[in-house]
Amino acid sequence: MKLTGIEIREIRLPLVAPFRTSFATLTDRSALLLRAVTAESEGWGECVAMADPLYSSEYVAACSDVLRRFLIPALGRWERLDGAAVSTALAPFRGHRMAKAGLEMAVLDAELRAQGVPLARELGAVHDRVPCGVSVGIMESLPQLLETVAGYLDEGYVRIKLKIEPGWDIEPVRAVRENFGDALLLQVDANTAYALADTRHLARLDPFDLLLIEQPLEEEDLLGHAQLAKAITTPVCLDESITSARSAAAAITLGACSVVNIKPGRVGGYLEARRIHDVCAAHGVPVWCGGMLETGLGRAANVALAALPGFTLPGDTSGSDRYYRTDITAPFILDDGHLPVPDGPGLGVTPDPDILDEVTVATHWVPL
Ligand code: OSB
Ligand code: MG
Repeated sequence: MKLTGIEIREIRLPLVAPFRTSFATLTDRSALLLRAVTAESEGWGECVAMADPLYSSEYVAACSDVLRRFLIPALGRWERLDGAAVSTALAPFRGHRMAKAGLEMAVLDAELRAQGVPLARELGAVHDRVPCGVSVGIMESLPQLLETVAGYLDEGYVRIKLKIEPGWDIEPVRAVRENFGDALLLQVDANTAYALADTRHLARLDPFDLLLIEQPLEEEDLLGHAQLAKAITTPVCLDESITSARSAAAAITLGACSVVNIKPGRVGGYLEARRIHDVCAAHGVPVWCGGMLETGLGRAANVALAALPGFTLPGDTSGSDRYYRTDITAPFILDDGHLPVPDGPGLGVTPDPDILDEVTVATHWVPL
């Protein structure tokens, strides 16, 4: 496969409701979409970096710059490019995993569409639908939280994740547990908002029988997570800290986590995400598919990944209407708490051209 060029589209989509986490309150989603053009086919990729470098160091404008200046030109020399060759071609450039992941996804999609192979099959999926959880932002009040959670449970979500931060942790967890009962699958995500000195406070979550606490401490603090994991009974899950299969192996070996949130964007792509799945499976560590408020493109790929055998916990793979009034693809709709795994070639979905134009704020064509 020889690439003709890559189109980069910066899009902005309003969220159905503000989403507050310990690092920011998001009201709309800025993102980059990548269209890989070859003689045989086209493929779509989504770069999950957000407008500001608050979840990770990457951000939309920086991703656009590094893609145009370094990453896309590095693919031009390849006469026979495929998805698997992208990470090799991009390896000389340090970091920028979200930008690399978006580019790899676009090339992989183009390759699989040309071959007529669904992404799920390529990755090794074993299910045709996946159970879905939902990530619930920090709210103004406990009544507002309970109403929001009740609404999601009515829609069929099988697992609730509460965003927490100091001052919004024990009481919201207690309220949700007391209102919805012991059978509810419940977990929390701190997005690095705590320090090891908060260990005794975090141990107060122990009685609520949470599935896990996600990323309580800062990204680089594997040793701190290992110490915390020994001091609390809630299983520690890592998100931000897991940037590769190598870092996943290190975190598991150190005892820093007993569960892993796999986000393909954060780790440089779906192929590295599969390697993390394999490393975790070899260690008996359960994994689940995280989310970055993806459009239908990233959602299609995440659902395909979440259908691999080691994904034994429900992911943040919510229906399109959890995020957007109008998605850029046909919407993903929850059925009995599950989303169907797309079975068409490549991602199995494409953007609606008119909707795409409406949400596009900038376009760059990078010829090769
Ligand atoms: O930490 O998992 C996170 C959204 C944006 C950035 C980071 C995170 C999240 C979520 C929502 O929790 C996941 C989703 O539903 O896409
Ligand atoms: Mg998280």
